[in-house]
This record gives sequence, structure tokens and C-alpha cells, in this order.
Amino acid sequence: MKPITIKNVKTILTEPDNIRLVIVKIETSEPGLYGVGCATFTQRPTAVAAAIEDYLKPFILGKNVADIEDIWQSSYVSSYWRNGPVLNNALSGVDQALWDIKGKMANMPVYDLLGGRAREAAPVYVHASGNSVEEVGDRVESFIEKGFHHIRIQMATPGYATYGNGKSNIPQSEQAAPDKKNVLDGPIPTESFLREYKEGKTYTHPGGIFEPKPYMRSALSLFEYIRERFGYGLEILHDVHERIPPILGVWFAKEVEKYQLFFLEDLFSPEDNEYFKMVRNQTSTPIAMGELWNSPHEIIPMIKDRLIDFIRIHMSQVGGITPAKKITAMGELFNVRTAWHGPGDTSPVGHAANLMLDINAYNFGIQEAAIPGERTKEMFPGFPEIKNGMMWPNGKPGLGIDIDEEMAKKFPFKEREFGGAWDTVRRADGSMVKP
Ligand code: GCO
Ligand code: MG
Repeated sequence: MKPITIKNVKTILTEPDNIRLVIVKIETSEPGLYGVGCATFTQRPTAVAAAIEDYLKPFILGKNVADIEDIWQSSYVSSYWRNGPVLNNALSGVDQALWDIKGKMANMPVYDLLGGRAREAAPVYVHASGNSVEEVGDRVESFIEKGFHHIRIQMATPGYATYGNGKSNIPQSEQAAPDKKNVLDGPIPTESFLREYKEGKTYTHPGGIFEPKPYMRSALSLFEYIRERFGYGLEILHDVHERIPPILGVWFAKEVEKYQLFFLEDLFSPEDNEYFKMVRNQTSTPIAMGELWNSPHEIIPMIKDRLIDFIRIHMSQVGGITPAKKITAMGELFNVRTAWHGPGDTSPVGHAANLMLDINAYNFGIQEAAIPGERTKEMFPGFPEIKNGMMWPNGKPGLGIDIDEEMAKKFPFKEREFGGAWDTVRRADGSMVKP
């Protein structure tokens, strides 16, 4: 039988709900047979598009769609230098599209290709945030009423910038300038710094001022409040987002132990992975890490030494389903569970790919879910349904999701200041805070 080959590779750049998405569509020599994959790196989307168009596409055209493993391995080293976020995202778009095609050819959802179901649906966690403990609590209550049992809680630190409280009604300029009344909480910027900051001179692209100790105190007050109000039945999660000095992170992980978090995420920057050993020896707070990892060199030590409990990898940052299923299998051997990264800047195709592994993996932990905007839902028919706190597969072959290309064309990337860079967050003395 004549092999079915890769006939065309399309890169679709679209922004239906103010988040830049990158989707790969592979068309084959079989009329009507195509696959879609997620290549979304929302801070550098056009670099990923160039990596696909200029390098991967000419490299894989004509290859047999059945040979996913060989296409992945040969593409991975086709750049010689490897393991970076741009090239991995490009590779992920191709890889996931090939898994989608294989499922369609076998008339099976991808989780069946991987060995079938370990569960019927994937429990998810959602994000509750606010400017006060009461506001966060009310948001938590509204999610509980909708059937969610795992809820990530983040709160604005009075007077400072905070990760995860996107709905903050504290204007950026105020977040940038903790006023005198907060001086008891922590350092405040100098007048000259603030003048330059507000005039956007030296410190352009304001992401606000962050100080670790006010943040930790306000986070601890939030955990206390949420446990007081809802008890210990609810599973609460929290994302530090790599912003505090490592030794403070060790202290913080011990302080939160009594609140019995489901997990504490991104306690350190990936450059400080070595500190996790200290945490492991001093507390049983469950640890989640991984969204910033791209390379096997970062991942293997954390799993083999059981330094984490949950793998938070952004699947397209490691190159797609092919490597993610291998990382999952390694995790199972070390009893480390999965918790794939799944906020709004994982595309709907990426969420569908996450779900395939969630349904199949024995060592599934939890799935992060982002409630999609209306346009996003319409653009991606088959977006996994979220009901009763779980994400449900639709049982369709492949990834079970598609993209409306005509609609995608109507929502091109918007212009962005500073190239759409991630927040430039600074300490009160003006020095950079690493996310
Ligand atoms: C999370 C992540 C995200 C990232 C974002 C970066 O836990 O969901 O921390 O919020 O910050 O995906 O673009
Ligand atoms: Mg995170």
C-alpha cells in the first residue's frame, strides 16, 4: 500500500481572545486527511512560525506520516543545537499533528493509541484570584458551586505587583509605587526611581514592584483565611511563580505545610533547581515545577531524585506528545505525577493533547484548565468540555479537535508594545525580578 505522506505544513497564527496562539496543520497525500498540533509560545510566536516555515517544513515534506518517532528524532537534531523553547514548540506543532493524523487513520482517540484509558475524565484546577482575602474567597465559592474541587488561589499584595491576579483593579502605576502606608510591610522605591519609572525612561515596560516578604505574608494570610472559611476538604494550590529568593522559598514551603496545599508551584526559578533538595529534606509540602523546563537536562534530575511531586511541563515546550509520553512513563517509575501546564496560553489543541495523556496515564495528578473565551471556543470545535470539575474527552479519533481556519484569519495578532514581552517586574531598588 502506498504510504501516506506529508504534503503541506501550515502555520496558523491567531489571537481570538487576546492571547497569541500558534497552530500547525499538516495536510497529507490522502485527500481530506490532516492533523493539527499546538506550537504556542505566546511571548515569541513569530519566531516559532519561522522555525516551522523555514526549517521544519522543508525537512519533513514528503515523509511518511506513520513514522512519528523517526520524524521527531530526526527533526530534533536537524538544527544540531537543540532543547530550546522556540525549536521545541515548532517540533511540538508537527508532532501533535502527526499523532492527530495517526488517530484519524486508526479511527481511535490518541489515548487509545497510547494504551487506553486509566480514567474517564481528568480532574482539573481553575484559577481564583482577587485583591483581598474576601474577594478570593468569593471567587473560590463560585467555583465550588460549579463543581470544582481543586482551586488555585492568588491574591494581590497590598501596594505591590503580584503574579496571578490579572483582574487586579489596582492600576499598574499604583502597583509600581507602594505608598508610604505600606512601608511597614516592606521596602518602597525611591522618589527618583518612581519618577523615572512613571516617565517610562530607564525602567520601561512597567510590570510593577514586587517584594518577597510582603508577598509571602499576604499569601500566608490568604491560606489562613481560605482554610478558616472552607475547611480542609477543598484542594487549594498556589503558584509562587519563581519570584522569591531561594532560601525564602525554603522557609515559605515549611510555613505553608500546615495549610495542606495540593501543591506549591514554581517555588524556584529553573536556574535554582538545586534548592529543591533542601525543601525535600525539611517539609512534606507537595511540590510542582516544570512549566519553564525545555530540556531533558532540567527534567531528569528532578524526577529521578523525586524532588518534585507534580510535573508542570508545558507540553509544547518539550516538543510535543512524543517526549511528553516518555516523561510521563519516567514519572510513573518514580511515582511522580503529571500536572501539564494548561493556562490560556496553551492553545485549545494543546489542551486536547494534554487531555490525551491525562486519560491514559496511571500517574496522572491534576490538569490545569483555562476557561476559554467565546471566540476561542467557536474557533476550535471539539474544545474539551469542562463539567463537574473535570475535563472530558469527546472520544473522537486523533486529538478530537479542529481549527476553523477562516475564522482564525479574522483574528490576526494585535500590535503589542515591547514585542509582547513578559512583565518587567522590579524590586523596590529597581533590580529585576526573575519570573
Ligand atoms: C501557570 C503559569 C502561567 C504562566 C503563563 C506564561 O501556572 O498557569 O504560571 O500563568 O505565567 O502561561 O505565559
Ligand atoms: Mg505556573
